[in-house]
Amino acid sequence: MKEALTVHSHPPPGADAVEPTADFTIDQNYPSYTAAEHAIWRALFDRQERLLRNRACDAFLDGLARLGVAADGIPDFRRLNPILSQATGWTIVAVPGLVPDAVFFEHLAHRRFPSTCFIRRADQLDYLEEPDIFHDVYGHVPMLIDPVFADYMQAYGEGGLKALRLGNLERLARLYWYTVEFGLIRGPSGLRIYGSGILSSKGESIYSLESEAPNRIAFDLLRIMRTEYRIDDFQECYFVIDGFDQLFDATRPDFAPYYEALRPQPDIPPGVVLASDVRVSRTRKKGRARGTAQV
Ligand code: HBI
Ligand code: FE
Repeated sequence: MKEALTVHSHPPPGADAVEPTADFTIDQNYPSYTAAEHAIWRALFDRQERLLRNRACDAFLDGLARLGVAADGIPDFRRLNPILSQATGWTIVAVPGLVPDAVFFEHLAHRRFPSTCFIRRADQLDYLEEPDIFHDVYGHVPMLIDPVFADYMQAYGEGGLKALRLGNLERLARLYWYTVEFGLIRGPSGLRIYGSGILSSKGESIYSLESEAPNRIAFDLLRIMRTEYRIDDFQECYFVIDGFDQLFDATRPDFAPYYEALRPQPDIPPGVVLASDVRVSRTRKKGRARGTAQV
């Protein structure tokens, strides 16, 4: 591969058991899952089911129901794909683990969601740094049933390919992080979760909505692209949207001028609130930031 790949130029350890194709896709090899692996899926599913009923956004809960992603065990991509492609034209492709950025974006730009196939071990139910099939299929795939979110994901893939060419991946990747992975949405019933990193995590499903600790800030594209994030703990900051069209609309313009405008601006640590931030409270009030820092 000739592209300058920023991270994960190789599949993770263990992935060498299968020879990946140029687009890193493999066969899910559904019959190879053991009873113990299906039991891990069920355990993860059951506890999120109880937690998310009043915490996940409607689009996620609808998607989960329509796909029939259920408690019985690890889903077979061959069963999910006809439902998903009928709904929004997306398909799931199996990959061995994290794939190079260019490969990842290429898939998204073609409405293919790269999903890992392996499931975490029983001693990793609460925390795993790399995506596994529970995070990918339970957390991400139901959201792809929503037509606007589905379009946003494709637009992100196209934007990712461009950001790679322009050398701005770090800033664009933050948009994915703070929306697709850790986004909150404000609706008639209050704050709800749509970010897959939260939806697939027991602890963060509660913390993201109920803890006083993190900051919750109204969605602001350029602000997000300056905000650093942590991958080793719950987030210190969440960005809140009012609807998925807000995400899609934000990705409509050409980002090249944004990258230029942001070039001289410093990054913002995740725990910092700016005077210009609009804070979103856990209840219904909304207001300008108080006690803030200038960066
Ligand atoms: N590969 N399988 C997989 N899943 C991801 O979420 C992923 C990836 N490769 C790259 C990547 N994410 C990130 O670099 C982008 O989200 C920016
Ligand atoms: Fe993810």
